[in-house]
Amino acid sequence: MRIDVVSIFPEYLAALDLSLIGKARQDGLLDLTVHNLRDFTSDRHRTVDDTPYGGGAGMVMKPEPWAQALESVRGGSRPVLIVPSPAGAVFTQAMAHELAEEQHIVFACGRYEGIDERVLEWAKDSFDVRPLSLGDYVLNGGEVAVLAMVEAIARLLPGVVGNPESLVEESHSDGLLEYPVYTKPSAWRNLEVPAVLLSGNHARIARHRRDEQLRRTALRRPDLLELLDAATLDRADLAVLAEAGYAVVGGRLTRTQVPSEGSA
Ligand code: 6GU
Repeated sequence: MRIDVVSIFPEYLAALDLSLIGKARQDGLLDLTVHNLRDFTSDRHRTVDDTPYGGGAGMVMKPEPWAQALESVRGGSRPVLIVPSPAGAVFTQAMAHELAEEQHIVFACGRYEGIDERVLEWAKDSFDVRPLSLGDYVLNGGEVAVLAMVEAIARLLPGVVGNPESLVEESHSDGLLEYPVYTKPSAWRNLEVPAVLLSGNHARIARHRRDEQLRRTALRRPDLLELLDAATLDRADLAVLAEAGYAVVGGRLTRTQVPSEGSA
């Protein structure tokens, strides 16, 4: 996969030299280049921003440096252009899987109040433009979001994560949060590892972990439960969910009681 990142703070992306992503680049699995937007300016001061039309606080990124930068990285095909923004659609694990299938992704890191909207309009001719957000909070620029999205996407590329099985049993892979994990010692500061995990009974262990996933998702992320297809739930699932205050109504999980200590 090829990835180009355009930013006025290329140093922010230095973390992409490290760990699994750094290794993937060294191994030739990921061809990632970071570009400085200021290299695509043509004035003496390398200006990338200006005041907003219509007034208001802050500065807006000028269109021409962005057009020059995007033309320079566009290449032959029709890349995905991800524009990180708190005004984007929320980036999900399902999107990470889809994006991991792409040949070429370009990230355009905005700063200040954002990039002149005409850049996104103009780019539609040669890019598949996607404004994407990490979630409902505001960062100062797209760089930290790019670190998160590149890591989420690149770890799904074949050969990047050593044991591909670790991609299967993780949060969001089946619409549920991951179960809690434990390691030695089995008793630590008066706290015991759940006995079933020491039992060697693999069916009981799988059931216990599934129960914990359902309980934890009900408690922490009820919004995810309501997205589940009830047809994928077995009787044991439904019993755990009933305890957590959920029942199936019209093929969807629905909250039947207010959460209490007991249902937590
Ligand atoms: Cl992608 N960008 C910025 N600037 N803020 C954010 C974000 C992205 N996602 C959440 N907050």
